[in-house]
Amino acid sequence: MMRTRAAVAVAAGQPLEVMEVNLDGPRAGEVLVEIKATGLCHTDEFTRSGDDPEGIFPAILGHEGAGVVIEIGEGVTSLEVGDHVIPLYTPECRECDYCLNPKTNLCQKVRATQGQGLLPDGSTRFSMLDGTPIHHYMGCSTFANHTVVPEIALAKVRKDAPFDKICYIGCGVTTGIGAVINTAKVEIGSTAAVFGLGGIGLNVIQGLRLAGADQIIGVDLNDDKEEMARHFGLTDFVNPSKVEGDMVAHLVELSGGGCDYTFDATGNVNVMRTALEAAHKGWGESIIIGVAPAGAEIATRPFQLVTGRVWRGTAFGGAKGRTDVPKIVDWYMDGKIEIDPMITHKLSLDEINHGFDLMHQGKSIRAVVEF
Ligand code: NAD
Ligand code: AHE
Ligand code: ZN
Ligand code: ZN
Repeated sequence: MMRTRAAVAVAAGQPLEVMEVNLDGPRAGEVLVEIKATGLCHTDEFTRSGDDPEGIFPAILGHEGAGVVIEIGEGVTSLEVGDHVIPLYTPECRECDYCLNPKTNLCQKVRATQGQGLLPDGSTRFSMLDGTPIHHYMGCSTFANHTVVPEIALAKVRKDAPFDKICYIGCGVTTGIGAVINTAKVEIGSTAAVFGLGGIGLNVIQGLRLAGADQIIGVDLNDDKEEMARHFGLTDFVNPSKVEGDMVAHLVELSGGGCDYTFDATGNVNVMRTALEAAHKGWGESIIIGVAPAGAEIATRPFQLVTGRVWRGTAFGGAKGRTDVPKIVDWYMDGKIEIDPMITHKLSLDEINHGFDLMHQGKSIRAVVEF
């Protein structure tokens, strides 16, 4: 057993508490990782706030990290000490029915225990100094200087890539770009609308530019999000609070009849409806990325689907993590995609709650904690 520093979510709705915690070493099939950097995703805030029906406390949140392998457990063959890794909340065991099906990335090998805040053997490696167990989160728990992760939930990446940038590939970058490329499979010349120009929406925009979309409409209540979105490829900005009349009609007119593809990156179910209905009659597809609070439900008239619109969702951008994440790191290192401008704030672990304040104030895209 070792001690490490972590930001612990002690109870729903409470600020995280930075403290020393106990961490047991890796058991069979597990790996001890020293986390070097972690991003703050809105999903961490969703769980911290108490909106997540799967939220369990106390827990160590964080799922957008990068680090170095410190120790491997019995039977681990694909990784060795010193390897650079990105933890995966969507693992890739390469043998379950889901991994063997090219239509999904939702490996189910460890999903049941992961949702209970436990490692696959049903126990937790983290505890308070008084022995109280602390739950894992999304199989990652990257708000800790050290964490234990199943081998199948680690992507091995090149060693020359900077941790403080590639941690973002652990969720936001892959989710946004993957939603365009893997889930929507956007064609060259498409018209698209992206709702929510935060850490995910901006990556949808850079994915759309990569895919060759002609018109990229961005929708956000915060005017300050327009400038960065234009940098990543946005062609038209819409602030719904400034649109007189019906938003759907406005977007249908702006796109010349409806969008080929729309993406929700807000988590707001009313926005999801607007996104679906702004998709083109006959063929438009709307992709739900945003995570909605417990109890929230989506609605539309079935006629919207009868007349050819398609509603889909995506988790981790449809990416099979161990296979795809190292390639996305290469895209970044080769200059095919950009990450640096979206890392708007760097914090120490002690400042982590300030990162959530910046998120609420709409001032950050990604705040990254460096250890
Ligand atoms: P963020 O806070 O950085 O961005 C959200 C953006 O949405 C902000 O710019 C905000 O101003 C805007 N917004 C909020 N309400 C709006 C509204 N009604 N109309 C228009 N714009 C509105 O958050 P993020 O990190 O980009 O995450 C976005 C969503 O995606 C969250 O719900 C998060 O949980 C979810 N998410 C899902 C996946 C997945 O795999 N499906 C992965 C990562 C994040
Ligand atoms: N636990 C929530 C849902 C949370 C959720 O949808 N998580 C996404 C990733 S968000 C990353 O920022 C996901 O991968 N879902 C698939 C899965 O199996 O969890 C709830 O509503 O219960
Ligand atoms: Zn995330
Ligand atoms: Zn699997």
